[in-house]
Amino acid sequence: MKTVFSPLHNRRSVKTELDGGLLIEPHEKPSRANTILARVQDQGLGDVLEPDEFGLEPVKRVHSADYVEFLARCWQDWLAAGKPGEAIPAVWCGRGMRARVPKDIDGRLGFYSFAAETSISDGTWEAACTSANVALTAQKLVAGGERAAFALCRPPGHHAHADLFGGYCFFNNAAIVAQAFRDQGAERVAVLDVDFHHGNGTQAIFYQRQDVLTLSLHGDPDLVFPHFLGFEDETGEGAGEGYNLNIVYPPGTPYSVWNQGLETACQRIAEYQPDALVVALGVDTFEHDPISFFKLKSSDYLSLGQRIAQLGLPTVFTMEGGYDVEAIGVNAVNVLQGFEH
Ligand code: Q9C
Ligand code: ZN
Repeated sequence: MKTVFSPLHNRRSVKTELDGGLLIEPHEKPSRANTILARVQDQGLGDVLEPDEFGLEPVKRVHSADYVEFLARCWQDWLAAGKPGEAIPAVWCGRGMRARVPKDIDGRLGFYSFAAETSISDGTWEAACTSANVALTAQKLVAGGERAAFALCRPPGHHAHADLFGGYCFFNNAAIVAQAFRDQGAERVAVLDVDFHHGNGTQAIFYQRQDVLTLSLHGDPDLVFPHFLGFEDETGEGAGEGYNLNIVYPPGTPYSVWNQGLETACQRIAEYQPDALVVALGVDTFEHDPISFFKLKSSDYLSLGQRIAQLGLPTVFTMEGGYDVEAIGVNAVNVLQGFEH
């Protein structure tokens, strides 16, 4: 399978992540993608291509124009306001307050985010645009007849809503790919999210639609990020009722249990008969992931890839989370090798 990758992801290298009352070195760091690329090359997975340039039009099919404009200008506006550190949201529209867009950059950072761990600095905008182009290039390969393609996206995307960043995500690459398939004539698309965290952005973007089936297997949001979405009683709304599936698990979940939800999700996908599949591929389900609590082993990712392949669908993988950098290459590429064998 072909991989799409750009070294421009390195332009996103913030120094800070707010965690436990400290500004730590971010978990979502450049070495993640570079380590996966090295494993792709080592294993001879297939050609590695640079992304094409798609512009902002396919991004704006999913994200609001004002949000895109905010991200484009955020860092300059932050600097122009004379702020000394990285841009970090610290105020939100709480219950009962006015949901209007403030002029001030602190206000706008809060308006367009849902969490404070995702700092912004020079290069974040360029990397986020490149990540979307990486995803769209993989989509183009699959739309052009490839059985599957791997979008080695960084920054990740699945937490980003139409007009909210957070959880290390800015543009929802998986959603952008699903929408691109629809815009090119696919009638139904499924997005299967196997990252440890709930794919809240993807769910929200398609929640009222039946043309994109969203499914996510993840840690119980009562216990873990994103906390305010991802429960099993969220099944879709209006025309989208019945077209969202969440499966939540407790701490310590091994593959033998996780796998049962994967089976349920795959059966639902098969019944839906989509024209294409997008896999939001996070490997933070790994037993040694520093911020997660599942217990998947490296060899389990081969089985995961095999099960997805059995669906027999044109498939785009978009890279999402995974924070044990030492194992991230093996784990991510195991999914793709399992898929091919
Ligand atoms: N103590 C993705 O996997 N919370 N995002 C981190 C660390 C945010 C994860 C808390 C986790 C976001 C794409
Ligand atoms: Zn995650």
